[in-house]
Order: sequence, then C-alpha cells, then structure tokens
Amino acid sequence: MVGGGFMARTHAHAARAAGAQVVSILSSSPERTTAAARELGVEGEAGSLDQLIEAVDVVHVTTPNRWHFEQSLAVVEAGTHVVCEKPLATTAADAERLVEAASGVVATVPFVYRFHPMAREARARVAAGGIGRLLTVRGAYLQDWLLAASDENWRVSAAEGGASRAFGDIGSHLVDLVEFVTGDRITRIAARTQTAHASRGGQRVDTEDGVALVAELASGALASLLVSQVAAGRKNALTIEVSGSDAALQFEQERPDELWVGGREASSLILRDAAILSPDAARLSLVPSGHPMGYLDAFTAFARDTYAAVRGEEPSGLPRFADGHRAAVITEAVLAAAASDSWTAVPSVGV
Ligand code: SOE
Repeated sequence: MVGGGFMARTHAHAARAAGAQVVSILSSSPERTTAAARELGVEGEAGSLDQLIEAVDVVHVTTPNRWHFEQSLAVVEAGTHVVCEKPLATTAADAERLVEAASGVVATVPFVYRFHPMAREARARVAAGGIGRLLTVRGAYLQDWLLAASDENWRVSAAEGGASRAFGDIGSHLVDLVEFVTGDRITRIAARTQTAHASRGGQRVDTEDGVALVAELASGALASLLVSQVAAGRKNALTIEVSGSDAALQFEQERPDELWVGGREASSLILRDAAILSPDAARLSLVPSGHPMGYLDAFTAFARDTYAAVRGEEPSGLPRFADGHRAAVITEAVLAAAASDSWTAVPSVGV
C-alpha cells in the first residue's frame, strides 16, 4: 500500500476481504508510514517505493493524484501488478504512457461503482435490449464536503490534484459508469465549470467545484451530467438514469440494492436478489436480499476481480488502465469545452 489516508484504509479493507495479506506500507514520511502501519495493522514499513515493490505481488497506489503517474510507472516497470487510484494521471498523455508501460502486468483503476450488483444489472439489461434504443442519459455525482470556504484538501490545488478537481475526482466515476452501463461512447461535449470560492485558507483556488455538461454519444443519444462537490446535503450521490425507446433504468449509489425500472404504463423498483439478476450481476450479489450491500462490498469485489486477473482469470467488467486513460481524456475534453465555450470532440481512445 502506498499512501496512508482514507483511500489507503479503504483499499486495505478491500484487499483483506478479497483474501490478500497487506504486507507492507509506505506513506509520505517515516513517521507517517509508522502511523499508517499501526492504524491499518500492517507489519512491514517500507523505506522506499523500491523496497515496497520488492516485498509484494500487487502495489495499491492511493497517494495524492500528482504521484500516481510516477509511482505507478515505477511499479509496472519493475514488472509488478498495480492498482492505481483515479485519476490515473493528471494528464491524458501521462495516462496513455502508463497504459503502454503496463501492458505486461495487471493494472487496474478502482472505478468501483461498476461493482454494485444493481449497476451491473443495469448494464446487462441495456446490453440485452431491455430499454430499447437508448435516447437519453441523466447523470449526477454530488457531494458537499467542500461546501464551505473553510473546507480544505490537497485536491483543491491543481499542483497536487491536477487541473480538474471535481470532474477528475468524481466526474471520472460518473462518465466511466455512463459508458459502462450504456456500452456507448461519449463523442462530443459542451461544458461549464464553476468555482464556488475564489480562495480557501488564504490560497487562490485554481480548480473547479462543479461542472455542468451536455454530451452526445456515438449512438446519437444525449446526456446531461452534473458534478459538484459543493451540493449541500449530498454526500456521495451518484445517480445515473438511462432512458430508451421501451423503458428506463435508474441506479442510485446511495440506494445500491435497488434498480428503478421506468415504463410508460407502469414503473417498478427491483430489489437485489440473485435469483432474478443476470449472471454477471448475480455473481456480485454475495448475501441474500434484505442484507444490505454497499460501497465497501463494491470495493472488495473490485479487489477480488483484480486478484483473479493476477491469477490469470478474465473477470468481466474489470476497469483497467485503459479505462483510467479514457476518463482522463474525457476530463481534458471537459476542461477544453469549458475554456473554449464550444462543443468539443472527445477522442475515441480506448473505444
Ligand atoms: C472524495 O471525493 C472521494 O473519496 C473520491 O475521491 C472517491 O473516488 C469517491 O469514490 C468518493 O469520494
């Protein structure tokens, strides 16, 4: 494990639940490494990234964004498997270099919302023609942990987190899910960004708090997406609704055991129950209906499938570095569209 914050805790939990041993950790200083090792119950304290790589089969990179490229590159160049947090890199060009450098190892990005059984079910139903011809997508990813001007975090600084903050941090999950669930591709974007506070803690803010965008998909379907980290009362409200010529589906991350099925005559709420789910969704449904599953379970399923790939299996829907690159390309297109105030093409990489 590289890093010692909230995401390191989440990765360590998922790794263990997926059957791995967390054998070594490295944080930003020897003191922080010791503190993180104690908190996470990890025996090995690495003195350097090279030492860490020596000690493990898979490295999880959970550091601030600006380190992702350099650290992941070192891991894959050593021939070691890697899980790297999103954004995979702070530029699409660096993300592309990582895809190339990682061709001989398993290299994944935790787009974990793909691993909610009901999100998987939505994908399976769309692929099976269950909604008819895709017409529109409505999506949002809303949080409020940066609502006040006094809220500070390394992500707010472009030097630490990259030129895009809200979109790179959570919009990347949203567009990944849009393309994953629909099987379609975003081809053109028009966008506006918003920065709620010009400064935080005396520092000028150089990243966006929110983005509103309109997109066109390869099929001709239209999407309207809203991303914000200053949306009062919203904690981790990732919603995606796909509407087709026959029916619609809505998945909400904060109610992950449900899938809304919209129909002109009647609409219904389907509750997670392996007996009625498609095989790919059913395999992710680990406990009977009525026993809630959530964020940590999705993270664990992601880790389990990553390790299955390390063993040579080919689990479906595993988000790899190519998907991290794809999200980085869309993120750059969003910033370019906002800056130029015009429709911007999204390059068809990773398609
Ligand atoms: C903070 O916005 C954060 O922890 C993101 O970095 C994660 O990717 C998201 O899953 C939850 O929110």
